[in-house]
Parts: sequence; C-alpha cells; structure tokens
Amino acid sequence: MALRFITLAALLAAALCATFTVTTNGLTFSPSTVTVSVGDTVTWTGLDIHTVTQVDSSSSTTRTTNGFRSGSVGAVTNFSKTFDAATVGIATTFFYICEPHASSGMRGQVNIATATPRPSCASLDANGFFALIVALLAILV
Ligand SMILES: [Cu+2]
Repeated sequence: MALRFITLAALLAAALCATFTVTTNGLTFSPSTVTVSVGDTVTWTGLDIHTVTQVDSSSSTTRTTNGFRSGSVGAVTNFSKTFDAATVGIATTFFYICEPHASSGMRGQVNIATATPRPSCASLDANGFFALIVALLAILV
C-alpha cells in the first residue's frame, strides 16, 4: 500500500509543469539560457526598462512573426510565456532580445529539452489528462 502512495506521489510530481524565472541584471538576462520541458513556463521579471522580444536567430534583431513579445518598453514588469506543445511544434530553440539593449548584447534563449511532454504537464490537453487518469487507475486498482 505504501508503495502505491509513493508511486502516486511520484506520478503527480512528474505531472506538474515547472516555471523558470529569468531576471534582469544590468543589461543582461540572468540566466541568459534556460532549458525547459514542453508545457513549462518562463517568467521574466524586472523588465521595467527592458523588453522580451522573440527574434529569429541568436544574432537577429528582427521580431519573429507571431513571436512572443512583452510589449513596448515599460509596458510590463513581468512577462510569462508557456512553451506548450503548439508553441514547441515550431522550434526547439527560441531566441529573444531586449529591444532597446540588443545592441549591447542583451539577449537570451530558451531551449526545449525534449519533444515529449511530461505525463500531464502536456496538460490538460485531452490526451495528457486521459493518460494521467489511466495511470492513476492502474496504480489504484
Ligand atoms: Cu534591456
């Protein structure tokens, strides 16, 4: 019985999506590279005089069409982006800049660790939810 609860707890822990925080430190993002799993969220803080703007490459300053963007300078202090399956379907590395400070090298990137989502972090999409329920039943029955 104890084993069942341990397995259940492990499964639920695996099902949780993670949030990664990137802060600003002078004219840099810290950390400038984060590696996330599908379904995870990145939250940028301290954006007061900065932006988070997706660009096409590690050297580009051209905004990615339909890419993520925190808005114009001063629009927000914090900005979050969830790298869900639909987002990740486009690329496995996402590059971004701070628009006013890109020329000073203020840029970063988000790497996607794997194309396979966590059991339900995929989340709450129908398939992920179904898979979690089946897994729970298999443990409990
Ligand atoms: Cu900046």
